[in-house]
Order: sequence, then C-alpha cells, then structure tokens
Amino acid sequence: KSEQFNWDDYLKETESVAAPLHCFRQSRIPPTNDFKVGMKLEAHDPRNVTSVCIATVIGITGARLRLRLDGSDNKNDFWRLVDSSDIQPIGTCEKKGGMLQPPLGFQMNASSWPMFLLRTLNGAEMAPAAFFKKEPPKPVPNCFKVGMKLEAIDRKNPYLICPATIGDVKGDEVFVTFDGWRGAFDYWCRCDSRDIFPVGWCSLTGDALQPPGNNVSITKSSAKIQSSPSKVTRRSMQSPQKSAPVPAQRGRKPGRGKPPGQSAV
Ligand code: MLY
Repeated sequence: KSEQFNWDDYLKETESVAAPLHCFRQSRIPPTNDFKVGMKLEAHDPRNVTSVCIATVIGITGARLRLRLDGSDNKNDFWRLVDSSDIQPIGTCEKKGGMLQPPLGFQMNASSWPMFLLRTLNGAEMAPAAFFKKEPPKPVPNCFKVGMKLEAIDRKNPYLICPATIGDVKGDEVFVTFDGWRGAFDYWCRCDSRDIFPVGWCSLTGDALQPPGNNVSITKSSAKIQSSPSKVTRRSMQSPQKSAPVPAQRGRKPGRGKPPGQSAV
C-alpha cells in the first residue's frame, strides 16, 4: 500500500469525529518508554490475574512492552503499557508480603519453581522503578458516543492497534468496531479500558497504526466520493454500498456501511 493512512483525511472522508481525549483512560501526553529488551519486571499473569510472575521484555512498541512470563512458552506473549497497573518493578510483590508465582503453564515441574526463580533473578537486568509510570485515573462518566473514532487494540491480534468506531454504548461499556472489517474482531469493553486510545495515539507514541481494512465501505455518502478521485480508487477496491445516503443514519453504524456478512480474517 503506497497511500499512507492519515486521520485528518479519514475523519473528513467518513464525516466523523474523534472521541475526545477525556473519554479515555490514557495520559494526555503518552508516557515515555525507557524499557529495553531483556529487562525483567513483575507482571500479573494475564491468564491467572491474581498471581504475580516474573516477566521479560521481549519487545518495545510505542508506549507498550511485549512481555513473556519466565518459565512460560513463547506462545503467550502479551502487551502492556508502561503505565499499566499490571506491571511493577521486581521486589514489589515481596515488599507487599506476596510471593512470586510460576506462570500458568509453567514448563517445568512445579517443585523446581523456587530454584528456577532464584536462577532467573540472579544477575537479571531489572527494569528501574522510574521506568514504570503511574496509571492515569478512570474517566467518569462514560462520554463516548456512537460514531466516534478511536484507535483500538485488536484483541485477537493484540500487537495491532487499528482505526475503530464506537458502534454502541451501554452503561460503562462501549462496543468497539474495527473499520473495514466485518465484525469478527469487534468487542465490548469498559470505557476505562487500557486497550482503547484517542485518535493520534500511535503517531505520538511511535506505535504502528494499522490502516483500516477494505472489506467494508468506509464512506457515508456516495455524493462525497465523486468529489475526490483518490476516494474513488479507494472505494473501487471495496464492494459498493448500494443504499442511498441517509442523513439521519438511523440504526446504522457510521463508517460501517454493510450489515455483518461473513467475517474476513
Ligand atoms: N487475520 C488476519 C489479521 C486480521 C487483523 C484484523 N484487525 C486489524 C482488525 C491475519 O492474521 O493476517
């Protein structure tokens, strides 16, 4: 793809607005990521959240860390923001009177855990406490509105952050729909989820923002399309939206022109 994704153009094309910053549980200025690959820290086991384990930084992406629990396999890596409350410096668990646990799926015999832990921490490069940033406060109340745009983690491919639209709002929850995908990746989450970000987040953090998929018409109005040749090209790669433009968009999700069909993976 030669054409680079640009939020300003895209918001105009889709006649939509970005969800305001204060809706998100994210810092207005993204935290700096000082971590280095190989550093160790403590992390809550995503598959067993009450246990605190040793994790190693396997990769750095924007304000996020790719983490792997020591003693676990390489199939269960997970990603955390540097200001996530799920991660902390080594020593925190013990200071609080807790015990470090083997990860779910510990590859060795459980009885070898104490020795494994000792060996793991011996000579380890521990991430300094100053690298961990304070988690931002929860936004209250839920101020998202249907149709607002955002950047969201694809939970099925959690290394990906993608352009998304609020498809529904219920109480403290929002329905995150992925632009250009037929619904297979959409999910409900709390409005204070750390998996959703304001428009522009990736460009500020240096994380990679995926372009929208091309499986769903991204435009709201066919009248608009004729005004710009570049948009005709974009649209021609997609199945055309047959319905006439509906100003009120009742019962339709803006930016998602088609009802759910077969899912595109
Ligand atoms: N199944 C695809 C990835 C799809 C990603 C969809 N997201 C961006 C909403 C693959 O494995 O290539």
